[in-house]
Amino acid sequence: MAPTPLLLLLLLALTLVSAAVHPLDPLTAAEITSAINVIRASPLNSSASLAFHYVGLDEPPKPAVLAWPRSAPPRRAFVIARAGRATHELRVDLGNGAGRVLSDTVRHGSSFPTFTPDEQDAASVLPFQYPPFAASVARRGIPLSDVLCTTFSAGWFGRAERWAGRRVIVVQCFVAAGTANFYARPVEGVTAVVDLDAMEIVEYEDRVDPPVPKAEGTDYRAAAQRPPFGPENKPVTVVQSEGRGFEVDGHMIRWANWEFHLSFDPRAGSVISLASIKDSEEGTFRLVLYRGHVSELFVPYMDPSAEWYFKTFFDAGEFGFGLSTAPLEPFTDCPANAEFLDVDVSSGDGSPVRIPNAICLFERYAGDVAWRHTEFGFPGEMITEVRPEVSLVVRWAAVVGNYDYVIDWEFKTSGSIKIGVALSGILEVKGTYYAHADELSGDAHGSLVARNTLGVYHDHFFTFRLDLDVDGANNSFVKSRMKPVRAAGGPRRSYWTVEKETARTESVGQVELGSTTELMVVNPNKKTRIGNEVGYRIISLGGAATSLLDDDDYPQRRARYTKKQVWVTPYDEAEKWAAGLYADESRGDDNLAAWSQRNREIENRDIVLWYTVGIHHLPCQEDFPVMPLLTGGFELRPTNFFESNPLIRRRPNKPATRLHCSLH
Ligand SMILES: *[C@@H]1O[C@H](CO)[C@@H](O)[C@H](O)[C@H]1NC(C)=O
Ligand SMILES: *[C@@H]1O[C@H](CO)[C@@H](O)[C@H](O)[C@H]1NC(C)=O
Ligand SMILES: [Cu+2]
Repeated sequence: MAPTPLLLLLLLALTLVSAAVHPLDPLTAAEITSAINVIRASPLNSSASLAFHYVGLDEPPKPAVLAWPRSAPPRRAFVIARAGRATHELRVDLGNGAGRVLSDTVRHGSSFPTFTPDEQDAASVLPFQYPPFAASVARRGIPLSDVLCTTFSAGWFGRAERWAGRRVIVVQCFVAAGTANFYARPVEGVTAVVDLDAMEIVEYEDRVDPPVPKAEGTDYRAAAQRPPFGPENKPVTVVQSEGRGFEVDGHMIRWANWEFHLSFDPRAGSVISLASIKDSEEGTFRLVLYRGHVSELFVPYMDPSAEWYFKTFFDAGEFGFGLSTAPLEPFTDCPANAEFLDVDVSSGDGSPVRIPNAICLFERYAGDVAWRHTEFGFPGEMITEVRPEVSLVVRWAAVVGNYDYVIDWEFKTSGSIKIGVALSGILEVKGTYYAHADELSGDAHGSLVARNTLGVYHDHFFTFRLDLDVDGANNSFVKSRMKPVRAAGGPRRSYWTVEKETARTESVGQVELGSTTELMVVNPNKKTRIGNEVGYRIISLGGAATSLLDDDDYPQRRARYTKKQVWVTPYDEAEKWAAGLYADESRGDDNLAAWSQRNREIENRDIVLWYTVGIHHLPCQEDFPVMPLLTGGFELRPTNFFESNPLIRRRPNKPATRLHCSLH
């Protein structure tokens, strides 16, 4: 039978759709399902405990991505599954027709993949079937029905515990009555260790018994607040009289002089790829960032006691930063002019889960200035030129247990990319006998934020992997040190000058930030007309803390890279996760610092810059019961990339109507 015109049309439509798939597009729900079905049809399915810990795109090699759309690389999924007590790495072909398992490798090693949300849920209800737990709770006079438990990664401490070598998680509990903020009411002193593969409690301790903090004053919900209310603001909104200024074409985003690919990964969260800026002189797009995303978020707490010492979290590697995505609220998380994108992830049993409003995109204009000058120098005449700062923001938020994180990628017409990290949410607090700051001993490991409530000292280290390809893949890393010089001869006694060093190998690419060193990624093969190497500078915008833990401390071995804010490595597609592909119970043998020990050459080749935004957090009362946003970040700023200020020919905006009718 000859194909009907309708069938032909359908086939044509299908071809067009598949041609539109960009090689870096995240897996669709259908692709997740098809990858899981293929694995379920393989011998691995005979394991009763088959669970899926990572289901994502098997990123095609860079040349294949750059060759698109002339040729399209095959679509493949990368899956990390657990079956029995073994970890399997699978690559699945998602190509035409039925897919197939291309490879299935058993991982040998002491560390483990990201937890699934399902197994964390299962572990956190185990105490309720464990009689000693009911006794602990009863002894404290708490109704069992008021108790709620959550899971904490156990870390690795080099000891020979009963459960060493097993995949375990710690369960601790809270009183969830009288407040939505159960984190503020810990049942301090009770700790259960769960073997995740056997799904049973293997260790239980009830050690100390400080009072459970009261519910009063802990709730953050509007409905739970009592007068006097305030402060009040009059509503503020954004008006775009001619509509939005950006275009969403599949996962490609085009706005002003920028274009980039926006993706999502269950471990990293939002991913920016192929960020290119149009050179208005040459009329062509020039690549800046091949791929950038959060690689790890290390959060060590500073209390060595039995209930707290292990709290040294790797939020991306252990919990899945992307899996922890919180849907964004229109009008508050993102302004009225925002567009929202959903993402698809896989649950532990492999079924796809859609997270609505996972990412938002909006143009930001907050009345700021991009450049200005007023000239008073001409007698009787004044010249003023001002250009407004309008930018495009890509926002994504994750909630890992108690903490909320907001990650922004902000693109500016000047060529800058600002990467912002922000922290909010609820402190991880410790129940204590202390009720007044005067009672605190020198080594309380935290600050008193409410009666019987200690906000424990801790850090947040956000490590970004930035595969910068400034005007091409082969780049160099240049450090410009400002050096004071003693002047001889003239009236001046001193000045400063600059000493430049191009890093030849990785050891020179590791930098502790200081105010007198400028860091640049340049393309030594491309120069401006007057001979400067084109480049991008890296500027800290707050949050430059490094880890204070000892090098031989176990959590520090696992996150050794947090002693320096900047690392530069040669591109290696296997090196994506700063704390290693398997971060749970890792031992520090597969991480950024370990890779860099090879001291490979990094001059004039494809390099990756790793940047850590670090924050030491000494909690205070304003962080309670919910913490106002605290921000840090950095800027990638064009430096001799353009021939001159790229906004010089930007025309002033048309005069807009003033919105206020009158001022009172
Ligand atoms: C895979 O295992 C599940 C659970 O044991 C079972 O329900 C399913 O039918 C199996 N699938 C295949 C294709 O064998
Ligand atoms: C980049 O540098 C590498 C190593 O020196 C070289 O093999 C490669 O050809 C260069 N690539 C380009 C595009 O110049
Ligand atoms: Cu904090």
